[in-house]
Amino acid sequence: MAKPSASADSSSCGFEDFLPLMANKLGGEGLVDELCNGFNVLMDREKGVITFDSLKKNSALLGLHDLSDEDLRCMVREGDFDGDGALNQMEFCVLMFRLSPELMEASRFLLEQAFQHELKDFL
Ligand SMILES: [Ca+2]
Repeated sequence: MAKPSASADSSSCGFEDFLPLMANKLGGEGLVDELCNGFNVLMDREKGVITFDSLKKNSALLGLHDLSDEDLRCMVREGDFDGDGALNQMEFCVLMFRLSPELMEASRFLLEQAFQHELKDFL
């Protein structure tokens, strides 16, 4: 049976559900740290990026037992901005924020601070 080739609505991915859970447990700042830890857990240690294979191998370590192969593929596809088929740390964090409005809300202040800091160099 053929898999649907058109990119599915990202809200159909099942892996976003665990983020609000983590946010509740850790709080905003803890969550950002945890995202970076999460990246380190999920990445392919030789390549330094998250691939479908490293995700499949390591996702259980983060308690993501219920994700299907399609969810994992979806996760990589959604987050891969430069098209190399893998997620670097920045792509991973941006993906996590995009997928969780709550997380975005919690981190808006931090992001604004970061942007303002960046902008100062240009103004
Ligand atoms: Ca990439």
